[in-house]
Amino acid sequence: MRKRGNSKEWRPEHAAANGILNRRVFLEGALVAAAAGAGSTAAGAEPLPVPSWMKQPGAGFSAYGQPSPFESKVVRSIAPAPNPATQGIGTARTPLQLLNGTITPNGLHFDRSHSGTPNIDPDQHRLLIHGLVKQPLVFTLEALSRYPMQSRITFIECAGNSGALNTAQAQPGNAQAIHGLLSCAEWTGVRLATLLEEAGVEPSAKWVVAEGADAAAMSRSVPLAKCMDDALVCLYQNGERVRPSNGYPIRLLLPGFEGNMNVKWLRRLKLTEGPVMAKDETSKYTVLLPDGKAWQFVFPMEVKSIITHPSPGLALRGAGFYEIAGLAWSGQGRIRQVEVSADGGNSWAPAVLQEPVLSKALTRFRAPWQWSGGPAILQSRATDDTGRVQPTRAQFVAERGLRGQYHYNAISSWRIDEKGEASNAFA
Ligand SMILES: Nc1nc2c(c(=O)[nH]1)N[C@H]1C(S)=C(S)[C@@H](COP(=O)(O)O)O[C@H]1N2
Ligand SMILES: [Mo]
Repeated sequence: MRKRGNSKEWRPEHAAANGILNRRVFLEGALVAAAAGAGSTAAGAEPLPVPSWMKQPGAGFSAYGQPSPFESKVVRSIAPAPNPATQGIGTARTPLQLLNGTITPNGLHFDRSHSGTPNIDPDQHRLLIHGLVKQPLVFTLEALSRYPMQSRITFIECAGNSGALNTAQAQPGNAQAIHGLLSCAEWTGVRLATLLEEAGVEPSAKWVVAEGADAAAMSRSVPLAKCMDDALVCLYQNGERVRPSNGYPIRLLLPGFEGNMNVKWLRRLKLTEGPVMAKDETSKYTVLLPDGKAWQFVFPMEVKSIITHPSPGLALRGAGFYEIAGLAWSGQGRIRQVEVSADGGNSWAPAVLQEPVLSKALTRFRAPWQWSGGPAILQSRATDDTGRVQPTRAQFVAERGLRGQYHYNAISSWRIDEKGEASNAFA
């Protein structure tokens, strides 16, 4: 490798086996790209040709902007395949491998719905707070809008995300198919604590049952402590009103808690002494263990990370310098560290975390990699600020087995072959 325009030999410092470089090389960004010849081609002195779109005025204005037509493949993937008999039951997954940064555009936020997206008229929608309160309250949207609001950037992850890895043999799938029940947005709304304090919580109340206004009337029991802590009744998602598929006109946001508890189309909050034992906290969203017992009420999503670049579908084009990039998150707090490996977890080096690193939000990590052109197994391992470390697959399977379905957070692997293709692997 050679620094362009300078005959001095440039040697990147290797931080882990199979080409993982010391993250310090990012500080010398131009140097490393030039040294490795990543992407750019040497330009001569001739002027650039004038393209056709510079020879006439461009398109006019649009009332609501859309992505470039050249980005038409950057879309959610719908599973199971659309079927009129079960319309709206299933998932639309975020194309994580085609996005960068940490915020999910609203049209690409994943959608997990149990009974379709209701078409709610906001003027007719009401939120009722009742049960063990001094004064039941009912809110119109207009009334809710008058309360002070807060914004926070928070990920939502379905408890079933990455469940495709609960198999004995690795099955084909890309980041979207395997991990795409994960998104992150700036949510804005009224603190639930404010509304509960106004209703007056009875001392015997310990839980809040949240119910949605969909045909499933999806309900979950939430500990009162969470509701008084950082729960938000959200009206806005990335600055605009919450999208219909994500809970319009209001959704409950329980930062860090499993996706299912973030009740969409929120219509009712009932304060109770105990949990209501709704179907989504008894038959579903419990974690079946190898001994046949099950964990119930597994609330925070565990510390986790995935590599989005490279990943299946994004083939490497020849040996040389690449950035390994991915997402890390924890429902318990902030990401403290992400390490990457190119040799299936035998050696590790720390990645750079993109600032700001926010609690219960997606954190983008990046690490420099010099691909030799030979086989590699790429992994990432996250640690959060409570000290929790993402387990290896072997550790995870030993503790939980492969029947758990939910809360899969083991280290995942992409195998890179000599052609530069990536595939899902167990290592
Ligand atoms: N009312 C209602 N709320 C719901 C659901 C639902 O089907 N109905 N799905 C839940 C599930 S399983 C998840 S993972 C999250 C998904 O949120 P999103 O669709 O906005 O990404 O919403 C939860 N809230
Ligand atoms: Mo979910």
